[in-house]
Amino acid sequence: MTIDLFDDNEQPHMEQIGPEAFIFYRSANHIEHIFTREIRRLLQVEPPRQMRTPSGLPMSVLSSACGSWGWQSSENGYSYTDASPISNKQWPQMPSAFKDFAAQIAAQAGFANFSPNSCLINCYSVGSKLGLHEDRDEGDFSQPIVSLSFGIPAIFLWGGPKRNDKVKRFRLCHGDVVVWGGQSRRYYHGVSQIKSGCHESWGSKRINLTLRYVERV
Ligand code: MD3
Ligand code: FE
Repeated sequence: MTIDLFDDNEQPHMEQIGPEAFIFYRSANHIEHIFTREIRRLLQVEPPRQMRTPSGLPMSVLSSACGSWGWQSSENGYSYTDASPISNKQWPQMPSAFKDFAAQIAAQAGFANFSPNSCLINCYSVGSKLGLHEDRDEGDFSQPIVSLSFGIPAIFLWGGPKRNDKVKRFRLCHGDVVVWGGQSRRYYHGVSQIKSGCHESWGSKRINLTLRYVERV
């Protein structure tokens, strides 16, 4: 019998998935406790809520935010706002651990001086999904986006610059980080329907943070 001694404490590794787009597998695991604590605190201050798409359909993903700007979807379209429409208060400050980690990993992907001012917190349950879309509401596309995944795994769908480009699938697990910018910044992407699972700190949930730089428009 062979016991795989390296399975649980494998070194983080990186995969290039497209032009200027990378997955750093398990790279947030060493600081997962800071992220877990901060995400829980932020979700108590601004509980995740169900938004509607411009066509009026409820999203299956619940969202919250922190930082100077929070992304919104409603019947009026997509936008970034400086206050929560639920509490009418400014979004909670982005924890410095989020900023520092994102800047550091962006630099490893070749993006110097990334300074996010917006963090979208997406909360997935079993059955949640995110249709193919591009992130195009930030006003500045020179900066990358950094995404961190926690909890149960997801299959993320990575397309190309056109909606009908062929899609590749990658499995994102607890602690995985995706960085994409430059040519890939406006590529279509999405998340397949989440399969049931159980994670030791997040139960049957998946949390995804996307750290962005939003230009005031
Ligand atoms: C972008 N979130 O919030 S992040 C979003 O897992 C969003 O919650 C997804 O898309 C999530 O807008 C995906 C990771 C990701 C991966 C590959 C991409 C984003 C990407 C490729 C191109 C552009
Ligand atoms: Fe997106």
